[in-house]
Amino acid sequence: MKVKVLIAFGLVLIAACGQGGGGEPVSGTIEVTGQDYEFVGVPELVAPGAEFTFTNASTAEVHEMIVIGIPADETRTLEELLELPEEETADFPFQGVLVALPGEDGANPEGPGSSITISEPGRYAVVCFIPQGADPAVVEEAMAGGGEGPPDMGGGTPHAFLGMAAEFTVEG
Ligand SMILES: [Cu+2]
Repeated sequence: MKVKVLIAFGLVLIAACGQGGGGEPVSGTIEVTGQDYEFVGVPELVAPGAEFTFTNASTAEVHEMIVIGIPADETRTLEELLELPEEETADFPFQGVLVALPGEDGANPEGPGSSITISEPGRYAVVCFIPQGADPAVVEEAMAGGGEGPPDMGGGTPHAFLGMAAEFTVEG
């Protein structure tokens, strides 16, 4: 009986450490994985200057990791913010995006670099707005600089509304 309780307690501790929820902010390189449809490996607390990389573990879907700052005076939850009309969050500061084709590592579609570094303390949202069922070939062509204007990714539900949204806090 006593042993069982100890094992259960140990498992709770391990789970807490894995989440970065043990009170210590995670520093250095943070490897985030995108899958259908969630982000894996986003810690609760992050140290200033941590660098995020992104890998897509899906075999079919394109995923992206967009990091957006949440203003300091904002008290609503991430779920509430996602429900707002686009114009109400349009001035939230964009921090970077990494787009990853199925099975590949994420890259900045707008230039060099394959990581996002966050320095300022505060709350941050991590979201993927790729529509469900988007054709990887279309995204690949757009990333290579082909095509005119934004790529046609179809009218699927953006992954953020299927669960691909997470939040972390940078502790100053
Ligand atoms: Cu996605």
